[in-house]
Amino acid sequence: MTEPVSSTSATNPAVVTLTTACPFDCPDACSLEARVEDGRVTKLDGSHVNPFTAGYICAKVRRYPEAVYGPDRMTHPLRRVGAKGEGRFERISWDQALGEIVERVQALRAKGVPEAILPLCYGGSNGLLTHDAVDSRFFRRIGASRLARTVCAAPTRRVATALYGRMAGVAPQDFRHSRLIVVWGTNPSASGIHLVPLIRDARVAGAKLVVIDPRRTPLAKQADLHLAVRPGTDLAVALSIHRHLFRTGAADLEFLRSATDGWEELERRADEWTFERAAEVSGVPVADIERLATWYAEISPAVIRVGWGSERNRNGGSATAAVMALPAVAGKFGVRGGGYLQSNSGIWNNEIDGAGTIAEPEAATRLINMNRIGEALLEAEPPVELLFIYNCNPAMTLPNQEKVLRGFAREDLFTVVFDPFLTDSALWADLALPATSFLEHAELTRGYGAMLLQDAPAVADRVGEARPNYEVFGELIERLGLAHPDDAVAPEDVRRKLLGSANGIGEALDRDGVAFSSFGQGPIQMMDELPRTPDRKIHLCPADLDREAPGGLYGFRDNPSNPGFPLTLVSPATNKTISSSLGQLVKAKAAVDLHPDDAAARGLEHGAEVRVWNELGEVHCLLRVTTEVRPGVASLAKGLWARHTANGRTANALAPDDLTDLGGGACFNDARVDVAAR
Ligand SMILES: Nc1nc2c(c(=O)[nH]1)N[C@H]1C(S)=C(S)[C@@H](COP(=O)(O)OP(=O)(O)OC[C@H]3O[C@@H](n4cnc5c(=O)[nH]c(N)nc54)[C@H](O)[C@@H]3O)O[C@H]1N2
Ligand SMILES: Nc1nc2c(c(=O)[nH]1)N[C@H]1C(S)=C(S)[C@@H](COP(=O)(O)OP(=O)(O)OC[C@H]3O[C@@H](n4cnc5c(=O)[nH]c(N)nc54)[C@H](O)[C@@H]3O)O[C@H]1N2
Ligand SMILES: [Mo]
Repeated sequence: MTEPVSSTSATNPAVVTLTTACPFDCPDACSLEARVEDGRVTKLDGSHVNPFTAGYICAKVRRYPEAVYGPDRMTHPLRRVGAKGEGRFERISWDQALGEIVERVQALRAKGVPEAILPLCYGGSNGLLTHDAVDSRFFRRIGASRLARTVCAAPTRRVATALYGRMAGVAPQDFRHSRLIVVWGTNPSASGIHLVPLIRDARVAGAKLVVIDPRRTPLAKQADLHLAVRPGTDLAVALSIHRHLFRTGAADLEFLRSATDGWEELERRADEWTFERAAEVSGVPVADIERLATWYAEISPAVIRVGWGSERNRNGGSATAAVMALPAVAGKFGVRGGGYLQSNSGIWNNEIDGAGTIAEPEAATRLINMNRIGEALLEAEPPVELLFIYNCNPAMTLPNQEKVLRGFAREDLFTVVFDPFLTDSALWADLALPATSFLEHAELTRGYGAMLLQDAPAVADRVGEARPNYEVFGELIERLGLAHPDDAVAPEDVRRKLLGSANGIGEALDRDGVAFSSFGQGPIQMMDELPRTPDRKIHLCPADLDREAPGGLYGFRDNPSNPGFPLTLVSPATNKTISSSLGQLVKAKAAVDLHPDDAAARGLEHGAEVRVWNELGEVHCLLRVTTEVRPGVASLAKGLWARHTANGRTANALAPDDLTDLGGGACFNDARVDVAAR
């Protein structure tokens, strides 16, 4: 518990206002104020500690206390008594639960197959103290299989690393200096709301806005130009812009020669992409692509907000590379408000050392791609026998849901689910363990849009017997006799090790609860901040990417012609959930969005009960007929729970477990489906 910043009630000293920060998987990393009464949070709102939060937060996180104290909260350890997946449990003690896990770990280690143990974790707690810290130490020390954490941002990270060494992007607050803002494959109105007023301010000052998205998102509705591309075709559009830049003399050859390599190869590969060909592939009028190319050549400062929606398909890696190469080719760097913003999560890498909290290096045990978890559970040799799920809700969030659930159903698999809530994944647990919510444990948060670190101290009493990740993994290590005397377990010790003596960050956090990156106002790319590649150059056609991509880097792969399933399903973030987190607060039943033409062609009306299906599975939900999706595209929200559809399945029942061209990422937006009345 922290010191109260103010007492909100003169008559009741048990009511205090405490500061903390939001650790959810979102670029904005909001600073929060919590009103706490008798150890319970009764109100959660934004604060000004993070200037980017500016005192307001999204409606869903404001409602988080309803979830924390609501009926889906897990309050004590549970052991399965019913059939797998049925969700019937009996209450047990932590001592029994941890004892059982220890016995199973010891048995697998004694049999010589510690790789039969697999952690399954991702973005639930995006903080630095509850992820990649004591938990990683536990799995390394027991010799478990490793998880390739590829469900999100794998292609973009791979590309950002190879091209730019993950250099810091244009700060959101610098968008106001931009005269052209291109929002490419992202919907900040849902997925990072604090960028929206900054874009609005820039437009008031005369900036043009372009949105590239198969859906008419809120920003697309206001944009000067909206390119409603077919999903998976951004590569064609971006390459045709490159061709235009090179052919019209708008490419900044001086910059390309001095600061980059690989540009001649990019020029060669882009040359076949006329506007006409890009238009045919992407389903966007030639004139619109041409207008974007002309604006991009002529207007500066120009910034591209590079999103994640456009990475989640078979061309997602090459597409992201082609988009991120645009500012280099057009010479857009070197001015405030010019360049790109992708993820800023890498900017602390020189200062904080996650691995520093763990004594041993990562061992080369078997690596399992989480996007293929169903296949791994059903087919891997040696079989996975002990699955430890935490910070993740894989039954709902991973592709090829039917296969994932078949994997969970294996009688000889022992599944532990450690989560604050009884999620749809927890229903499959042999042991379900209650975790603290971020209101109840200490965290250190890092924004991946906003460039700051914040202390997020516990503000509330723990609910029931819930325990934080660091305590549970610390105790498992202890019980297995694997602890080292200098292991950092307590959050303040992990935090101290993480921060080391780096650049006064720890001091700033102690003093202010927040530490800003050294960029102050935000970096001017290629001036204040150079690529963090080994030679500090931009690599526009890196050999390793070229080898990895099945069609070579920038090689377009057509959508498989699948006449049985003419619609492409996308499943984007909504303002109701963060991935599946907070989904328990959503009461409305899910609806799939379809363009009026596609609905009419199927004789379907708004509000109809429909089935959306393909060869992998089906979802029974409602139909929303709307011009917010382009023809040929269906859209069903990301992050649904089983309760939101009539058959307990979500978009991931339809998403293939194919991998992206680069980084082994998920192809959520590459599902082919059809829709019919039910
Ligand atoms: N409220 C809320 N905020 C979130 C999240 C959330 O679930 N809810 N999730 C967080 C996480 S984990 C992440 S990774 C980010 C993701 O944030 P975003 O980058 O916004 O990603 P998505 O919501 O997946 O998709 C964004 C847009 O891409 C479009 N799109 C789909 N396919 C394509 C394509 O092929 N090309 C183009 N150009 N556009 C396409 C979709 O229609 C959608 O409007 O947001 C984070 N913030
Ligand atoms: N169809 C479709 N599916 C998608 C996407 C898509 O675009 N379309 N997007 C994908 C993306 S971008 C992402 S990032 C993934 C995210 O997928 P997941 O990583 O599964 O994220 P969440 O659904 O938020 O589930 C995180 C869980 O962690 C729990 N948790 C929170 N804090 C703690 C803690 O301190 N300790 C423990 N033990 N548990 C905690 C939460 O309660 C929650 O149940 O989903 C992916 N799934
Ligand atoms: Mo994500």
